[in-house]
Amino acid sequence: MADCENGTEAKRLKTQSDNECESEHSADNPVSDLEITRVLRESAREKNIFIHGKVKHQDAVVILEKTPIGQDTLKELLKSSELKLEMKNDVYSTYQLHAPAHLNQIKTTVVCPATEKHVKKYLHQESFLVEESGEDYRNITLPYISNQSFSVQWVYNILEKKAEADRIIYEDPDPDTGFVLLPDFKWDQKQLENLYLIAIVHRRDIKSLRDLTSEHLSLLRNIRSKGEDTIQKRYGVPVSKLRVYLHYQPSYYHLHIHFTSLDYEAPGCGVERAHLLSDVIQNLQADSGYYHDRIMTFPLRADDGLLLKFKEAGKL
Ligand code: M7G
Repeated sequence: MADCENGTEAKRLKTQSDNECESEHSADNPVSDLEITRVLRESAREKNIFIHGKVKHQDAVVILEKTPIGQDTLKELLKSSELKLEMKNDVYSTYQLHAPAHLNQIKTTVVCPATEKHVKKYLHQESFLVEESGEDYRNITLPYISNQSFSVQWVYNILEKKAEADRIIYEDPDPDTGFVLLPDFKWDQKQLENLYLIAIVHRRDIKSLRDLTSEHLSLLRNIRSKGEDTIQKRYGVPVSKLRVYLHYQPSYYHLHIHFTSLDYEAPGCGVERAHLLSDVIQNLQADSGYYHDRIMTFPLRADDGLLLKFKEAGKL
């Protein structure tokens, strides 16, 4: 995804040029110009909606998500809101609570200009499990991702401090074992329940889990210990409350590690996609070629071009 949110993310987009979605007016409010084409996905349970539309003739994806109610604002919320009775029956009553604007925000993520791949990423789709051998990776997946994967420009912008520099919470600048730790843009940083940070490595030659060997153990151990230590100090969240993992397949082929709260069922944290960093470290300790050779199983969506490639190769 190449989304942005509010002021901070608008700043990030300003580092890119030729972006029609960011006229002087829309840089402040890119959604006011959105002409809705269709709703890609919505969930009453998750309280979010994914919209495909156009901003000044450019494709855009806008994600609106109601944010959780923070414990620290509860007192103010209850005190300063207006309450409208809906119904009363015996000991039961329901109300509409009209909260003051600053306690009633909607996290808004904008991807603009959005590619067809972005639109597909957010469209609800059936998915299928694929088994990929090391050979399949080199013959099918690697050629496909070399041409078709999402741009990692946003990652380079972070590493080069051209975007989100003020959001970085820790950096180890070592070119081999160093990384940058910052909030994932899925996290609004308002509450710890859905804490979500990503560690992005400085090295640019590691696409994914598949490229990892024992040569990278010091990098991985460094990320684990300094990442966990920083999160403990900064947010008071202990190691025992963190889920630290890599995705396979990732959306972005530049190595990064996800740090989420154990209590948060983040999208993509299921067994078919998430690989715990501690397991990865142990597997590489036992066998340097573990991820080079082993069969990796992962889900692909029905409209994913990679699925078609596996079908064409008779692997499905
Ligand atoms: P992934 O496993 O490659 O793909 O993770 P996924 O998006 O399918 O999970 C990339 C992670 O980077 C995700 O958790 C994204 O939410 C996050 N992310 C993506 N973009 C474009 C940005 C960004 O511009 N800034 C930040 N801070 N996080 C991003």
